[in-house]
Amino acid sequence: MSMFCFQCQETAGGKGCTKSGVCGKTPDVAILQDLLLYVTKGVSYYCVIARDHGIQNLFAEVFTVESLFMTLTNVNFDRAAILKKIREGLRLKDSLQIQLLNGGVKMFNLPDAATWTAASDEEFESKAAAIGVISTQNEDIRSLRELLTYGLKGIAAYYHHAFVLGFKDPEITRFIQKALSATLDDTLSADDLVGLIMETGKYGVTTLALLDQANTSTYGSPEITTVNTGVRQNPAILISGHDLKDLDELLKQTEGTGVDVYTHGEMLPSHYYPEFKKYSHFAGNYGNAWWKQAEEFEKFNGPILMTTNCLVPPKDSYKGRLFTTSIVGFEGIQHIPDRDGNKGKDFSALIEMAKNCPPPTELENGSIVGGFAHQQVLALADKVVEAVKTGAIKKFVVMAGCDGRMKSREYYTDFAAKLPKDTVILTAGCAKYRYNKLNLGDIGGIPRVLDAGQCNDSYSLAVIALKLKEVFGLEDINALPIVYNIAWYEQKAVLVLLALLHLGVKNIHLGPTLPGFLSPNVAKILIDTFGIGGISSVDEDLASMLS
Ligand code: FSO
Ligand code: SF4
Repeated sequence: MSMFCFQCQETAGGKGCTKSGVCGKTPDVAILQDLLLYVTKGVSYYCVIARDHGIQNLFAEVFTVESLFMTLTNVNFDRAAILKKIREGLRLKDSLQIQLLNGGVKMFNLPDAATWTAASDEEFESKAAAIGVISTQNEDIRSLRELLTYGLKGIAAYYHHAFVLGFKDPEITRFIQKALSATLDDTLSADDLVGLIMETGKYGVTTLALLDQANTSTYGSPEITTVNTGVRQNPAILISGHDLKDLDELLKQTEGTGVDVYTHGEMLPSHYYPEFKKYSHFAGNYGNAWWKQAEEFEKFNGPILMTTNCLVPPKDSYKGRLFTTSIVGFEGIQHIPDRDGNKGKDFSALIEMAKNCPPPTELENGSIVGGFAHQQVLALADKVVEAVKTGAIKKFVVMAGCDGRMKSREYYTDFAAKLPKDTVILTAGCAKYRYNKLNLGDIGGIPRVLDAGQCNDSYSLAVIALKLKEVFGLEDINALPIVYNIAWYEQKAVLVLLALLHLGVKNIHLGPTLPGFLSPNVAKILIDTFGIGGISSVDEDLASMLS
């Protein structure tokens, strides 16, 4: 069985995973994910027509968001879960078709993604093999379609987090479905697709703003916080991924049980929220970025809850202590079912298991300071503006994005360490783990690493930039003393990049390698239009970015 996937930065040889995923995705799962995407495009096609006739199908909207999120890198490796979702999509297509026909809507020349169905699961694999990424022959159209699709996956992931907290915007799902269904249209030109890609950036900003509103109105505005990286002597549960509502329910259910809760990876910034800080058993952050989980989960000793990406295929040593929930899945790993109406998730299995586990083995014993989301930084605005005016701060360097396994990512540690003392790093996402324990000091009380939060909080960095633009009375965001040296890994980072382009940011450096899904011509468009560039050596980049 062959597969083809090039959606993330670690794609094999920088070109594409064809035998199995570097992420651990097996070929059978990879092609079923392709098929799920294909079915989702078909569902979206009907939804676009339905909307034109005043018909809205909320189930199909939720399905679209969940399916896109499921196919994001490191989210779902579970064949059974993907098959179930494909079947759900086929049923939805049937019901949408009936809904439209009953509404008197006549449909002609429907694409195969809309009409295709299967009498049994056996037909899935042969279909899946025929509709993957490389079924689009023209490499530029393929590149643009995939760039668009990955941006939409990013929107879906961020929207899912807002949606879970009860924040919805039908315009976002309308756009996702319109753009997904456009990837089926062979009459669209490269320019049409570029237009949709730019619109994806616009909706990316809308979605990130909605998520920011969802998080801050539910859990309060992040505050400057010192997070402990050592361990206590109680049994504990480790929570990873990005989902704040899961954490909320876990903290409530563990309160008074004698079981502590620690964060891992991208859950670190949850310590900055007032609503979570109040729990005395919310003990600290354990470990580093996602890719170190195998080693760190092993040493944690207690149960681990994976709420979203990035999941790595688990080792036998902790498999029995690992739980997935929501969109995440892995064959043979216990899955905590979704909420039933207003009833929260039931984490009692983790709590009972924790009580019989030894406390975590200490990995380190220090602290990390964070919580510099936009409200907090804007509260310091006078101080920051003064520091820029007096020259105490010469440049801000946005080093947001993702971390990953590649050795070449040591570049980001070296780059941060070598930055002159009059520069401040603005960060969000797990990229921060490359330099957030370096102790880079402060400038007149302003820390030199300002962590706005998760990759989900990248919106904060845009708000800060726009505020500085306003304060300094500038016309162009690029006239600010801000440079962008962003590390990417998966599709949420693709969306953040498109959102920055939509805001007019130019000359972004993207590393550690440029996406393998960019054809030479599409890469040229990005370079010529937006000045996007890769990275070279630390010294060369420091010289060019700080000049
Ligand atoms: Fe990291 Fe993974 Fe948050 Fe990503 S944990 S890499 S951009 O999925 O989501 O920053
Ligand atoms: Fe390869 Fe990345 Fe796709 Fe996994 S997600 S199969 S590593 S390109």
